[in-house]
Parts: sequence; C-alpha cells; structure tokens
Amino acid sequence: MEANPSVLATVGVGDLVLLDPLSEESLLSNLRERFLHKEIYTYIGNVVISVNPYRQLPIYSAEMVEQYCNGNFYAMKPHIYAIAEDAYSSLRDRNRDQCILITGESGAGKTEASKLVMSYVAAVCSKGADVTKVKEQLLQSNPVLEAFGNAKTIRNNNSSRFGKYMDVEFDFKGEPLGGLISNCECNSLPSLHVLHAQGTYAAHGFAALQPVMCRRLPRRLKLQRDCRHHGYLGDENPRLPGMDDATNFQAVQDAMRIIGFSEAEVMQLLEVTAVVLKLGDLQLSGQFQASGMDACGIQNIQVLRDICELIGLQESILEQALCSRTVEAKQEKVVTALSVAQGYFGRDALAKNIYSRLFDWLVTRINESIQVTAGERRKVMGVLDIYGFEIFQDNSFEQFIINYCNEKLQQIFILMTLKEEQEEYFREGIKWTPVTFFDNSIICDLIESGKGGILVLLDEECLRPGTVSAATFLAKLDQAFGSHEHYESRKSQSDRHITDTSLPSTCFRVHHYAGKVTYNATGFIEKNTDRLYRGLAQAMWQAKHTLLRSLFPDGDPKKASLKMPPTAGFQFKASINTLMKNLYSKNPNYIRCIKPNENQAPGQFTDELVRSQVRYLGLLENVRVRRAGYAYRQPYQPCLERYRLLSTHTWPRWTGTARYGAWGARGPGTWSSQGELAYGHTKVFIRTPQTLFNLEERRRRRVEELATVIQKTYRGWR
Ligand code: AD9
Ligand code: MG
Repeated sequence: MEANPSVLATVGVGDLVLLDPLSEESLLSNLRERFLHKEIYTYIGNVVISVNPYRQLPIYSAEMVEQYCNGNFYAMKPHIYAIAEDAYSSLRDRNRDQCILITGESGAGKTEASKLVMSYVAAVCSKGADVTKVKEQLLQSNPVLEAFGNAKTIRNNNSSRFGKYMDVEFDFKGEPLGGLISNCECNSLPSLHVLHAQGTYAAHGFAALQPVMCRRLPRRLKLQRDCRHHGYLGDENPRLPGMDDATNFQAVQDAMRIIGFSEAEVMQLLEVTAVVLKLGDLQLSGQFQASGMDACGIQNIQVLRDICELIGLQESILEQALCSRTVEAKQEKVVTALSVAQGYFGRDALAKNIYSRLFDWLVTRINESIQVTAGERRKVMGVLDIYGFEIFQDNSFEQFIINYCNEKLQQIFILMTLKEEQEEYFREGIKWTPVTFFDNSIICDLIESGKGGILVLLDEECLRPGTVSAATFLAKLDQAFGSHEHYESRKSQSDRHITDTSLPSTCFRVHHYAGKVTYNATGFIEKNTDRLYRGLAQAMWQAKHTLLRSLFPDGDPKKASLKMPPTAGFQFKASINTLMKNLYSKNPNYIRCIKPNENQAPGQFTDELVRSQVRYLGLLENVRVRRAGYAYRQPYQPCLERYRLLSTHTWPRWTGTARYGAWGARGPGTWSSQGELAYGHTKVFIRTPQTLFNLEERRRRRVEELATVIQKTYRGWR
C-alpha cells in the first residue's frame, strides 16, 4: 500500500508522510482536524492510524467492503479496509504470509479493529458452503473468548484481559481453511486475568452466566436463585450497559455450538465457572487453637459441600487444602495450620488459577475445532491484538511485563519497517542508503538479556535461599545497572549527584522508548513466583470432574517434581520470543490505535491524552523513517493517469508503456533536482514530500487552465 494523491484532497492530510511542516504539534492538529470531521483513519505510508470514534460511523457497510475490494485504492480515503485488502490480496496473489499488528492503549479500539479486519477478509473471500462453515467458526471464536476473557474496567467497558494472536490459514486460492489462536499471556500471571485481586473486574462471562445459570440451572449448579451477592462480582455492576444477560448467554452458547462444543462440554464449563463463583462465597474464620494461634477454618460448610458435590471431591480434602499446608521434610509430612489471611490468599489464588486455566482450555478447545491438519503448503495471516503500553500512577510487575512486550513490539516495528523498506528498494532495483533511527534494543537487553537483564536478576532473587525482599532485589538491580542510561533509582541518582524526590526509595525507573516509567519493586518477587499452594493443585487433581481434573496435571503427585516451576517472567519471555519469531517471518501491516478521550465519549479529542499516545506509539519517528528514504512511491500506471496532463509528451494522448509515460509526464523542470527521483521496476519513487507538493500544485493549476480553455471553447460554440 502506498501514499496516494487522493489523500491530499481529504481533511488535513490523509498520509502524515506528506505533512508540512512536520512536528508533534502539526501531527496532532492534523489528527484532531480529521477526527472532528469523522475521518478516523490516517496513514503513515503503509501504517494505519485509527482514532476511536466511540460511535457507529456509516463506513463499514457491505458497499464499503465492495468499494475497497474492487475499487481503485488510489482514489479512496484512508480506511482499515484498505490495509485489510492490501494484506489479503498480497497473501493471495503474491503468496506472502502476512501479519497485522494492532497496538494501542486500553480502549483505543484494538479489538474492534481486529474484528473489522477479520470480517473484511471473511466478506471478500469465497462464499462456498465449506468456506462458510470455517469462516463462521473463526468469527464465532470471538464472542466465546470475549465472554470469558473480557471485563468492564475503568478504562474500557469491554476490555480484553488477554492478548490474542490468531493465525488464519488459507489455501492457494486464498480461501480460509482454519486457524490457530494463541493466548499471549503468561499462565502464571493470573493477576492480569479477569479475576482482579479484589474481584472488581469480573468477566462478562461471569456477569452474564450468573443470573441465567441461577434461573435455569440453580439445582444443577448449586446456585441460589437470587445470585446478587457473589463475592467475586463485587458491588460494581460488571455488565455492559444495555447488555441483556439472556441474549448474551444465548449468543455465547450458539457460538460454542457452531465451533463444535458438545452439550456435555458446555455443561462442564458452566460447572467449573460455578465453582469459581462459589469459591468467592467461602468464608473463613479464625479458630482458636491450643497453641494460642488463630487457625483458619471454614465458616459456611454448606458452600464447601456444594463445591465438592459439583466437582466430585471429598469435603475433607478440600477443607484441608484450603486451611493448612503440608510440607515434606526428610520423608516426614509436617502439617501446619494457615492463618485466616493465608487461607483467603489461597482461596483467591485457587479461584484465579481455575479461571485462568479454564480460559486456556477454552483456547485449546477452540483450536481443536478450527485447526487445520492437512499438510499442503498454506498461506497465513496473523492478527495480533495485544495490550498497549501502560503508565499508571502506581506501576507494578504487570505493567513491567506489558511494557516489556511493547518494547519488543516497537523493536520489531522499527526493524520490520526498515527491513520492508530495504526489501522494496531491492525488489525495485533502487539503491538503498541506510537510515539512522533510535534502536531500542538497549532497553530490551536491559530487561531480557540472558546475561543478567532485570528478569534474570529477578529470577535469581526469587530462587535464592535466605531472606529476599523488594529491598534486596532493588539493591541487586542497583549494583548491576547503576550506571545504565535507561535505568534509575534513588541509589543511582545519588551516585550521579541527582536529587529527585519524585522517585520513591522502593521504586526503580526504566526509560522506555515511550517514556519513563516508575515501577514499585514491592510485589515483584511474589508475582514472579505467584504459585498455587501445591496442596490445592493436588486437591483439584483428585476431583472426579473430568474437565476440572484435567486443568491440574501438576496436582498428580507422581508427576510432582521437586524442580521449581518456571517463573512468570521466564514464561512470558519465552512466549514473547516465540511470538516475535512468528511475526518476523511474515510481512507486517500495522494498525496503531489511539484513544481520543478518557470518557468513552464521541466527538471529544483531548490533546494531551493523544499527544502522549503519539509519543509512545513513536509516530513522529515512524514518519521520519518513512521519509528518510523515498517518502513517496506509486506504481507507474496511476502516476501516469494523474500527471500526464502536465506534459505535451503524454497529453492529450499517450499510447506507450506506463513506465515510459510516467517518466515523460513529469514535465520540464519539476523533478530535475539530483537524486529526487528514482525509477524502480514497477514504481516511481520521490524522495521529499516537497517535490510531490510542487507536482500537485502544478497539476492543480493545469486543471484550472484546462477548465478555462474548456469554458472558453464552450462559450465560443454558443
Ligand atoms: V483493551 O486493551 O481490550 O481494554 P481495546 O481492545 O483497544 O481495549 P476496544 O476495541 O474494545 O478497545 O474498543 C473500546 C470501545 O470503543 C468498543 O467497545 C466500541 O464501543 C468503541 N470502538 C472502538 N473502535 C470503534 C470503531 N471503529 N467504531 C465505533 C468503536 N466504535
Ligand atoms: Mg481489546
């Protein structure tokens, strides 16, 4: 996809490569002007910027799909369909695997964008019966995953609490065969998942299932008919405004049927969900012991009984696992009672673990249905919808992991944008001059380097015998990175004679490509090793409920190894690196989503909010890289069509080749400066936007001139 003259004719400029002068201010006001005119899409070359309109715009109709599918790209406004069409057609016609990377902060419109891309591709490919079934299954995976993986948060009513990467596979004709979904989330990071620590963010699945399950299946699921007071749902209403529980529940059930879930599977899923709900209702209390300590005991035995009946487990096993801990030392088992606080901690960890593992099971189960097994060479389009960069007042391990992921995505973005530029010049036979740019590998190394990056040091600290704490971890970081230019802490500041009271002594700061983020070291160790008490996993494994039991293979004492399970950071690093390898093998297409205001309101554009996103999406850098080589390029034919009226060589008639015609159409004097133009095999390349502006200006004057001539001739006839 290329910048095209039609984008010059829209509100502001449709391609920021053509912005003149280029600055953060001009970029921002261009986006604002377009947004206020309901132009939510803008390009930077082949990158689409999308500003969330927070209202339904009439730009996604079947006619629009038709226009972008069949129309002349060069005559159309920037649109997400254009990038979808470009990716799909180059997959189909040029046999190049594609990936679509969608980034932006929470509520910026990533998930909506991914659905628009998927629905566009589904609409333009073949309509045969086999294909329709595959398409349906692929599309229906969304409502199921959303029901269990999305939640209402302060930032977004329908926030995805998981990162999703979906590979859609096509045959040689470009018809979909199936797909594969990866949940880009660290399994042992359930705090990122739907069950927020305080239970504030419960998934819609919870919210929608609860009343319907209570109404329809109260006895079967051991639920009360009145389910208003489930602890994990909190006081806040986690449902979407206007969402009808029964309709939503039905839609999810229909989607599951289309994907191929059996009735028994759906029922088991509901049972496990009910168990999670009921765990939140378990009340613990201190029971006085001879030792003088308050040991944890279960107050409402009926809830325990219900849970155990649902999963086919002896009550005493669960009770013991919830209230005590067994440690094996020198072939002797020592049972210690837990405190009430520890008991609640274990109960919540169990609920989060069940839910998180259940979600992973859902992904695996959907994959079983949509995955392609045949061995023919396939073409793949990957769509990545992942959480964006986060800078909060208080940033913890979760933000650290999310920002690390975004740092990697930025790295791949820079490398691939440059790589793609380089490859295009090579394909077109044009000499490439290397571009200088900010390379963020220094920050990626600081975080992930195997030779002592922050994650490795954290793991070392987590596994070290003896007393470890946030302070010892911080001291370790200070020792390793005290003089690193992207690391800061109180200690490193004082070594550099800097006084900065805004950095608390328990925190460290990383200078990310997108800005400085202060992380509170407290909690890093616990979250990195956030594990379920082994006794709880073993209790779940003893349940007769086949689905629940299958979620806890680590509870099998025969398989229990003495080796520590991998840490959260370690697992995330491994999965992010697998993802990067996958993306790197494909041709990238970028959608950068921007959230225009904090109120989820239409028509509001908050400058400061957008400015910060423009910064951390690196948009100026992106324009700069794009402009550093040849800012603008176009295939010969449309170029000839547009400019042939500028030269007597091609006007009024031209019968030669497009390439030769485009070369001749430039007219005398306009493009003559040294190195300003390059002629590739199929495209003409223009180095600076100014040359294009001049050309456009000459074209505008020429059109006026021709119009006057026509008018005069017409009057003469009269
Ligand atoms: V999160 O990281 O999952 O919390 P997303 O995925 O970036 O976030 P989402 O796509 O869920 O945001 O968009 C948030 C809301 O904005 C949607 O529920 C829609 O109400 C609204 N939205 C987003 N994109 C569009 C659009 N193209 N047209 C209309 C939109 N509304
Ligand atoms: Mg989302």
